[in-house]
Amino acid sequence: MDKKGLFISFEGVEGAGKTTLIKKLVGFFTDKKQDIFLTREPGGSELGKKLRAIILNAEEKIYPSAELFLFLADRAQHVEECIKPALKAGKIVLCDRFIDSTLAYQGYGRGMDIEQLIMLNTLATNGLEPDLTLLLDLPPQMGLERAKTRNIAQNLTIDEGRFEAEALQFHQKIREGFLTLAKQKKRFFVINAEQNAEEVFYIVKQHIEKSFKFE
Ligand code: T5A
Repeated sequence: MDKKGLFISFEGVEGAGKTTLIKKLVGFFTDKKQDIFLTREPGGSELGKKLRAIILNAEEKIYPSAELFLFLADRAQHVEECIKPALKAGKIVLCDRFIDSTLAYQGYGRGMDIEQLIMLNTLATNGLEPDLTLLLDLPPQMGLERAKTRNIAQNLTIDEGRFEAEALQFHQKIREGFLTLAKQKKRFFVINAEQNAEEVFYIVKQHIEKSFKFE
């Protein structure tokens, strides 16, 4: 594929502030007259929306290997149906979670073999990787608290999803997993997400302006 756009993924533990940051970046890129494609995993494609409802339903008994393949099916469809066409059209793709979530959650969290997961990710994406991965890092307890407060404020009846209901230790492994990945790949930029949302946005904006040129 001749890729023309820019692909940015957002990663972090639950409630790290990805959605909040993405909303601010939409304004930033719109001011720069850039075409944006906003998406997320799981659930970016039409098929993915159905898969998301299954995957995140805490009532559904899903074995770890089945969970993995649901995320991979979501990703394979998402890349072909949504991400590749958007990049080909020269858009800036802002994707809430991507390949690194599988490595962090199913790999470091659930204990699946990282090398095998890398191979499966490659199969699902045909080797497509983000140009930039913004990792919002904070203690998982803080992220879970934020997510809980948000859910209460928005009157969401279910305040714990499949992953939010996991023990704190699970989320700690995920945080450490993300930080390990960030040391291995140059495309990562790690931000201290304990800061307020405006500070996080400012740091990210500066990094993007330094790293990429917009006409
Ligand atoms: N998953 C996903 C896998 O296991 N494997 C995979 O391969 C993939 C792709 C997806 C779940 O699936 C797992 C990971 C996830 O558990 P989801 O519903 O999409 O689940 O949930 P998350 O991606 O975790 O998103 P959240 O909505 O929980 O968190 P966000 O988007 O990071 O947080 P956000 O922006 O909504 O912020 C949470 C609250 O905090 C406030 C916000 O206003 C909001 O109320 N906030 C801040 N408060 C103070 N300071 C800041 N800097 C703040 N930033 C935001």
